[in-house]
Amino acid sequence: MKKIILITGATSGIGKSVFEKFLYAGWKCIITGRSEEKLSNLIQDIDLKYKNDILPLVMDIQNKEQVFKIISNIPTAWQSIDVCLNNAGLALGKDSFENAIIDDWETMIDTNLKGLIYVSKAVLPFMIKYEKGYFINMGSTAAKDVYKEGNVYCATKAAVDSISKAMRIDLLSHKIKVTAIHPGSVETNFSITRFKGNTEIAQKVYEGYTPLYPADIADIILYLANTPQNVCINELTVTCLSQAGAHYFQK
Ligand code: 8X3
Repeated sequence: MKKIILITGATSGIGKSVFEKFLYAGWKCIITGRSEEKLSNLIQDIDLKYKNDILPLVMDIQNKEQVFKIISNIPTAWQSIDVCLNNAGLALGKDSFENAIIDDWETMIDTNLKGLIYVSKAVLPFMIKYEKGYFINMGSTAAKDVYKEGNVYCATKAAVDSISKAMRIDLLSHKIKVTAIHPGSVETNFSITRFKGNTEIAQKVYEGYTPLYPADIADIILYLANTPQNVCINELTVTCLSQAGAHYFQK
C-alpha cells in the first residue's frame, strides 16, 4: 500500500519540491495551499499517471475553523496519514523591534506557530486511530540563533522548536515520531515575501555563495520519512557549506 504524506504550503519552495520528490518516489500526497489556482497549476504540470495520488486541499492554515473542517473531512482512503509535513510558514519584514509592523508579526505567529498546531491537532486523531504517524515540523536556523531584525520571525521558529519537543514527549505513548528540521538559507521565494516583493534586496540574500536549494531539503525529508520505525531523528540543523549558524556566511 502506498504511504501518504500531507504537506502544507505545497505550492512553492521547499513544499513543492517535497511534493514532487515524494510523488515520484511512490507516495500519495495531500497538498495544501491557500490558492486554488496555484494548486491546480501545480497539478497540471504532473504526469497523468500520478494524478490519482494527489489530493489538493485549499485552505488557509491561519483559519482554525477551516483547518479542522477540511482535515476532518478528508476522504477515508486518504486518512491513514504516515507523515504530516508542517512546512507552511513565512517571514514578513526585517525591521527593528521599534519599526516592525504589528500586522506582520501577527501573520507570522498565526501561520508559523498557530497554523502548525491547528494542522497537527486536526491530523492527530487519524494518526491515533491508525496507530502510526510522523510530524516533521519546519523550523529554521532562526530558531537556534536570534539575529538583528529577526525578532518575531526568530521567536516563531523558536516556538516551532519548542512545540516539536513538546509533541515528541506528549505523543510518545502513541508511538508518533516528531522531527524539527532547521534549514539555513534556502533559495526560494522566502526572501521576496520577506521583503514584500522587493526582488533587488531579496536576490542579495543569496548572492556571493551557493545557498541550499529546496531539493536539498526535500531529499533530507524523504530520508527522514524512510527511517525505520524504531528510529526518530529528533531534530537537525542544515546549512549550506558557506553558512555557520544563523549569522556567519563565507561570501
Ligand atoms: C530562513 C533562514 O536565515 O532567513 O528561516 O532566518 S533565515
